[in-house]
Amino acid sequence: MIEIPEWYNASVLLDRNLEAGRSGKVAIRCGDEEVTYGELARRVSRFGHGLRELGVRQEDRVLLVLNDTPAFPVAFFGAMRVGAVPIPVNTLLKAEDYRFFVEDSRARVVVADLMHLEKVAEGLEGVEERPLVVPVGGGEGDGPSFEELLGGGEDELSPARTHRDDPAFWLYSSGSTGKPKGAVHLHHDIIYTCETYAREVLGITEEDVTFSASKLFHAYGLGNNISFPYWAGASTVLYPGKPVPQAILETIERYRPTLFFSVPTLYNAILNHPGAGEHDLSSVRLCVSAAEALPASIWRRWKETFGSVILDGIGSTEMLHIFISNTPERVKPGSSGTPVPGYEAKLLDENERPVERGKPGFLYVKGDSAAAYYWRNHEKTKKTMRGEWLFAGDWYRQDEDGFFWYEGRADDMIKVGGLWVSPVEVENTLGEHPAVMEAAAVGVPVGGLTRIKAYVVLREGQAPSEDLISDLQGWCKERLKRYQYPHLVEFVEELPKTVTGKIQRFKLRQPEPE
Ligand code: 3SK
Repeated sequence: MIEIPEWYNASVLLDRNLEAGRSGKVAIRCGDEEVTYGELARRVSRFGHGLRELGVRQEDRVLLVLNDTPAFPVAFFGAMRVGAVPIPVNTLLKAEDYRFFVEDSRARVVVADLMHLEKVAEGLEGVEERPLVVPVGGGEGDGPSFEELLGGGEDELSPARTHRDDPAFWLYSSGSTGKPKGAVHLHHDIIYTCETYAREVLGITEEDVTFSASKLFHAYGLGNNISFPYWAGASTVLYPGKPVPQAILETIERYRPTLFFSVPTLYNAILNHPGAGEHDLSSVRLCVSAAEALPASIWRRWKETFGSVILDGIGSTEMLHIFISNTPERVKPGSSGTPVPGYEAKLLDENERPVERGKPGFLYVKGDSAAAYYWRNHEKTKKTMRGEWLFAGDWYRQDEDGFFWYEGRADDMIKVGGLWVSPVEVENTLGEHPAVMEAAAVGVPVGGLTRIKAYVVLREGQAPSEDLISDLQGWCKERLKRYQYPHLVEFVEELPKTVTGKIQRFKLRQPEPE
């Protein structure tokens, strides 16, 4: 690990490229636009000056409601450059969510794309400490637009004197229930993920071209398509649209990325997309999956179809990026891999005692990219950030070779007849059935007892029937322990999911009818 200077501003990630003579190198490709490192640094400086003119000072929060276009890194680094704290948020939310973010964070400025302005304006109605809205790509704000700010200012701006342990940016962690929590990340966090996962696992170099189907507002996308490529002097492809299979396949063919990042649901959807295998994905040297455990069946089908390996890993908004991963040298399909160099992981029982190897336990992780705390949430901070260790909220088991196997969110585990059942095991087994596209398993109360219920999405051409239910139950009984089969099966059109494709099992659990 490099020694991070005491006075350090994370925006200097960009300066590295100018010092290395990469000013003329293309940093970003987005549609027909190409932005060089030199141009990116200029825009960041101009935006930083603009923010200062708007009255933004060190530690003021700047909310970003931005799609994946060059405006995103400009606003993100521009805010950090002046010591302000950017907060990228999900662009797919409702007006009341933006109101919550503004009130919770007391943001001074909101930078929003034209298509999100209406929702933002609605969310701001009646807010007491109203922030200034800076529109991007047109529309009315409260003063100069993003483009006007870039039109003025100077091409150079020294980074604000921030400490490596000062707040640099926040990311809201959605969690499965309740209000989102603002995870406060420090200036040293980004570089830590670059020096660990990006260097040690991906082996990223300036020759690489990254493309992330997961959006920049999410910690996963932020690392994949901003921190990692800029740290290495690589190039990145930004795609602002909806990440549907056809668009993703065409984007890969057009820009020929070498590193492709996605989530299990999308890998599965691409594999099921008609004619997917005819697309040329040969530029990709490594695929990465996170957000949800990647079933071994998808890993195998992807390898057979496209010839490339998917590295599955687990990360979190709180740890900023992936801390347990498979590596190009050591892969066990279906597992999350082993701790990334620079991170440690352990499994403890409910009394915080180590569990025996092979037995499931709660995952704790240690590493220097961990968020310092949750904003305005002391109780949740105490439960999650436990000294040097962070309680991940996941239930895992470690095999004899040290590989970690996901068993489910701690809250999603099902206790049937006194025995713990991992929903993931049931779902993966159902997912191997030829009629099943995907499934989610939850515990539901039946006559005072907990029963396993599976929600099943069928493949195209398959029809729901009582016979199919019996067949699926028999399939699980043959492959799992007897008490793990789904007692109830319901066929559904789709499963409720987060933006990164995590199944929201809490939405499927229902109270027993009166
Ligand atoms: O969910 C994950 O696995 C993840 C990975 C990288 C960064 C952030 C997250 C939440």
